Amino acid sequence: MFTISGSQPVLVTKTSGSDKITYNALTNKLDIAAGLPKGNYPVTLKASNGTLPDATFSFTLTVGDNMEPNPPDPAQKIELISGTVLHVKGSFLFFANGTTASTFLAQIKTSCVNLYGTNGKKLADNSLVGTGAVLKLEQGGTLLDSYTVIMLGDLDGDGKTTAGDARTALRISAKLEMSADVQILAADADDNGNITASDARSILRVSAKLDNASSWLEKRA
Ligand SMILES: [Ca+2]
Ligand SMILES: [Ca+2]
Repeated sequence: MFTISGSQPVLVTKTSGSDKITYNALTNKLDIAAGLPKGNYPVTLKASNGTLPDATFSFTLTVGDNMEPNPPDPAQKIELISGTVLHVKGSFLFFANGTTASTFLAQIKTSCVNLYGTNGKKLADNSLVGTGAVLKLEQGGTLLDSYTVIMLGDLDGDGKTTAGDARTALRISAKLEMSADVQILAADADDNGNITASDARSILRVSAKLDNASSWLEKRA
């Protein structure tokens, strides 16, 4: 930070330093071109308003290597085992068939992951994982990332696909019930973005073991 003072208008120009560092008169800030290697860069600015003497200001600009031009894709922050039944899409983790917390966590290579239920409490190893559960990547009490779990066919979050879930989907399709975003993701068997009677029928077939929701996952691959 520096202050430009004197009778206006004051024209600031850069008189020495790397040509990748330029003075932007519109923002009154230095612009630094991408790809400038880290190091110390002496810079001199000159301020003039037509009346001599001009003011000059020299300083050293330090460019560090902790500037991250492309933040890592959040979806890449957890690593899944090969042949996993989990499917990551953005900040959501999809899966198809009833599974316990310990089986679920065994699909994830990354350490420091914990599963929380919709009530915000950590799931016990033998609890079923349902829609709305949250997988958190935590290290030393710091939350690094989190994913919302979507069990296809499970709208009430109990970790099972039942006729009750199909009924809820049907009521949502008939606009008799409001849907939460996670319910749309869980109930949208044909992945067309909304819940219809056809999705409710697919859920009913899964609940009656006539079909398997893992085929819905393939549409999301
Ligand atoms: Ca359910
Ligand atoms: Ca649908």
